[in-house]
Amino acid sequence: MSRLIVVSNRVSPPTGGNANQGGLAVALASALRESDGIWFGWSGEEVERFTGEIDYQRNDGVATATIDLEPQDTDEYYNGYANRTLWPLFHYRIDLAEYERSFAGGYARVNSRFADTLRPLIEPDDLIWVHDYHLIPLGLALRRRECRNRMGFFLHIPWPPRRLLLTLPSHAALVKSLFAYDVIGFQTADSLDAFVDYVQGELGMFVGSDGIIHVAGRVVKLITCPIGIDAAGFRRAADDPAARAAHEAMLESANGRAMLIGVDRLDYSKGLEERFLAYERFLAAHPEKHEQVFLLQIAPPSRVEVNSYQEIRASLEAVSGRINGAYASAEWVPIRYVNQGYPRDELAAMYRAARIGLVTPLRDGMNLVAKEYVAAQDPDDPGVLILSRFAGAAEQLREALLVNPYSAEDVADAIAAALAMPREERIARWLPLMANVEREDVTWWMRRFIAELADMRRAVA
Ligand code: ADQ
Repeated sequence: MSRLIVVSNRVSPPTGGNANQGGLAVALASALRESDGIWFGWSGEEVERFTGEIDYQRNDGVATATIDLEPQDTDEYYNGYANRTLWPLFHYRIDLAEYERSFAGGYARVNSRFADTLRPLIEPDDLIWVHDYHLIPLGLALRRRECRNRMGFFLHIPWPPRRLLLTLPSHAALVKSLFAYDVIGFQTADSLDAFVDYVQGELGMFVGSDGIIHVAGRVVKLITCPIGIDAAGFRRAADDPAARAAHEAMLESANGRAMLIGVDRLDYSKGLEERFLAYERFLAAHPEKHEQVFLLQIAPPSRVEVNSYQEIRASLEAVSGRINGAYASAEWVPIRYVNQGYPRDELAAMYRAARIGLVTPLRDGMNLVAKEYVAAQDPDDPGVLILSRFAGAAEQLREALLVNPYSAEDVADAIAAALAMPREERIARWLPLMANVEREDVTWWMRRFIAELADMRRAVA
């Protein structure tokens, strides 16, 4: 078995118990342990001058290697090119995308720094698996340093349509840099198709129906490989005593009212304002439901240094305040809006207590909350998942109530339908959803990607 080297912007090693650990960290940790691998990335810390010094740690049998970056790197690479340029562009928000040469320069510099520090750690037979939009050119930077290993790249966010990508200065160089990898993985067929459209239409290259591209004597394979959750772990979390207690407390606080739940990082791609407005539309159209429902929206802030994230926070506070002001009574508040994070078992308990999971991003690579909501449900009395057709998860979770998140009426109708849905129909929809979430879980995703990568041949000298 080859040793696995995982590379991502940030590294989240196991913390002991799995209670607060994301599924990705749990799954990768098991593969890293099995192959005695390394997880390499940025520590999240800054130093005045970059030294390339590597901090090695071992947590729960998982070896991590992290580097510190300079403040200018954080500004230009992380807050700049990753979060102000690529993130909005890849989520179809060219109105928010900022194209600055300094950001592109910082992005290239940090990818070179990753390559310089990682290169000496690589043994000839290692499999290298690079994650996400922060590190697109890392493969090429490693090839330029004589790295002939099998290398794979997985994109966690959507790949944008060709016409949008054309707005990015140096789009061709960015795309061509991906050909340094042997396997390029996308969450959905929709993303893969958009990539193929660009490669064929813009670069004039041929992509076989098997996803194979021949580039300069090498074979590059495109695959779809949708990420899953730690379904078994999540189900266990929903069943453990702490979660049961939290569940009871939640039900008591709901006081017989049907709860709708939303759980999202505070991000404009998640469609939170549109969700609040759709819920308002539902309240306006269904006065008979007042006092009988409430929306719990959990949205911990993220990327607070980027302006558009400060703006969304302010506008959500205004919209939720206005709706509560218009509809609340002495006993009832229609929207409970909280900005904090919760441990996984409490989150599972809240999902289980919710009659409706409201997952309505405007654009999302996958959306793990949709899968977590399904995994946490009581099989005898499951809730209803309302899911945006623009979340990657909609390609798999066909039995959810699929909605257009841009249409307040569409989402409002789905809320009404979900509240009226009889138990038999809820069960009939939930069973296939759960089967999918359990079958294509995070371990399935990881094994599938690694197997594809292991199947490729090492690059010839
Ligand atoms: P994200 O955009 O972060 O991920 P998502 O897939 O929904 O989005 O994952 C969020 C995770 O954070 C979930 O596991 C959720 O439980 C957790 N979380 C959210 N709010 C929380 C809170 N208040 N307390 C505790 N935990 C909370 C990116 C892409 C997605 C893609 C994933 C994985 O944008 O499209 O699905 O990577 O590839």
